[in-house]
Amino acid sequence: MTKNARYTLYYSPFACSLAVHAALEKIGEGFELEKIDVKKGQHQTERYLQLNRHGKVPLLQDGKKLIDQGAGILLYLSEQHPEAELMPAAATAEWGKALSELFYMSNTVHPAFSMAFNPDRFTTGDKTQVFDKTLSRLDALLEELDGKLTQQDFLNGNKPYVADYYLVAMLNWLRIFKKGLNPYPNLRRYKARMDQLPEVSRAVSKEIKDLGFVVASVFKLMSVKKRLSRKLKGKPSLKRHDEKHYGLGGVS
Ligand SMILES: N[C@@H](CCC(=O)N[C@@H](CS)C(=O)NCC(=O)O)C(=O)O
Repeated sequence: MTKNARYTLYYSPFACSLAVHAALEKIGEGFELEKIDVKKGQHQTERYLQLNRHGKVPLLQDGKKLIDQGAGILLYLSEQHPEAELMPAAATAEWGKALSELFYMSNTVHPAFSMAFNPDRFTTGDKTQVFDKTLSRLDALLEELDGKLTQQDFLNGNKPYVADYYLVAMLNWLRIFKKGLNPYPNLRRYKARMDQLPEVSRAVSKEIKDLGFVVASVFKLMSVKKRLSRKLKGKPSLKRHDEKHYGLGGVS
């Protein structure tokens, strides 16, 4: 964190705001992080609602400007910092494709997760029915994404853009629903690839500290155990943040 930084990111640990956090890490300019812990209801305080009337993270402050909506923030940052290559060059065919990937994340994939986290917001009846139906919808979406990644390393082809940061933030949530990536081998490899990007790895390392000593230690123990077991099985080792899961609770 840098004093007098241009940007402040209001985020909740391991929420969708992780995508913006990774983008800021890639930009490499100093930024400040302001924790608004959704699990503790800090997004509903009067003080925060004055900044963001929607009561959601992420929220980006740039001087006097306040920008909400993850996809909007990611596009804003990509325009402000073209050198960071958060998106392909504007108005090219590749850019159009990257826009489509980004809006697919924010308009289709993220709402499916939100419904699984908060089924009560979508029915006055049986929450379990909504939850179960949403989980099968998530399965279908993951299967589709897995198919897409058969022939390419990232959503847009061979280079990661902001939609990839968005997706990797959401893939962290699967463990909350006791779902792993084993049925989706391409997505599983993609997640490992994404977690190794320096900007993702840095953002994750900072947010892990927010989870507190106990969770961070459990995580550390688990990754050591995993690395050891890969070694014993003669499999090549993965980097520190691969195939992890966090004690996140409801983050969306
Ligand atoms: N449309 C918003 C949705 C953001 C969103 O749902 N954020 C979640 C965290 S991943 C949140 O703040 N949830 C709190 C709540 O819905 O009460 C965006 O794209 O930024």
